[in-house]
Amino acid sequence: MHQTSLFDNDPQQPVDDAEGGVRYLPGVFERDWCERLFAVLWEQAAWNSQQRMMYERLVEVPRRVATYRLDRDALPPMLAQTAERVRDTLGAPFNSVGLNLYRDGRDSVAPHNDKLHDLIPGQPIAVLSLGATRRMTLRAKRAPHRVWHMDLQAGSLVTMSHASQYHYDHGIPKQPGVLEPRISLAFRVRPPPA
Ligand SMILES: O=C(O)CCC(=O)C(=O)O
Repeated sequence: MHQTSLFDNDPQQPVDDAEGGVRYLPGVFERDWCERLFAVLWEQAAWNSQQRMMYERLVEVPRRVATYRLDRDALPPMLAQTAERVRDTLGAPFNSVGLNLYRDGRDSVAPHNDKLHDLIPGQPIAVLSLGATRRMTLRAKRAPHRVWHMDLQAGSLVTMSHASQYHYDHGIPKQPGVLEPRISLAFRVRPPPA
C-alpha cells in the first residue's frame, strides 16, 4: 500500500479533480478563535450519543455528535460567525454543520464517504478542526487503494469535493496516545428542507 505523509505549514492537495479535489489548509483560524469556539461548543452544543447496528448488535458510536441547519436553527453566535468565515474563505454557501466530539484517542469515525443524496452536487465539504491534533486517513476506493494521512491541526480546514466522495473514503482512526479532546465541524451544502 502506498503511503504519503503530509507535513505542516503548507497547503497540501493529496487529490485533484475538476471540483478542487481534497485540500489541507493549515492555520485558517487563529489559535484564540479556536480556543474560544472550542469552549463555546463544548458547553453549549446539543451533543448526542448515537447507536448503530453492527454485526446484528446495537453499538454506541464512538464520539458525540450535534447537527445544525445554519439557515434555520438557533446557533451560538460564535458558531454563526465561524460559518460566515468558512463561507467567505471557500466561496461556498454552506447551510449545515455536523459537529463531532472526540473525547480522546479512543473515539473515532470509521472510513466512509459522505452520503451524496443529501448534498448539492458540485459543492464541497469543509472540515474545521479544534483542540487535539488528530490524523485523518484518506483512502482510494479503487485498487491499489492509495492512502494519505493528514494530521489535522487546530485551525485547519480540509476541503473535499463532492466528486471526491465517489472515489475516496475518509476516517479518523483511533489514536491511543491522544489524551485531549478534539471537535470537528463538517460544513455542507444541503438541499432546502422539504
Ligand atoms: O472529524 C473529522 O475530521 C471527520 C468528520 C467526518 O468524517 C464526518 O463528519 O463525516
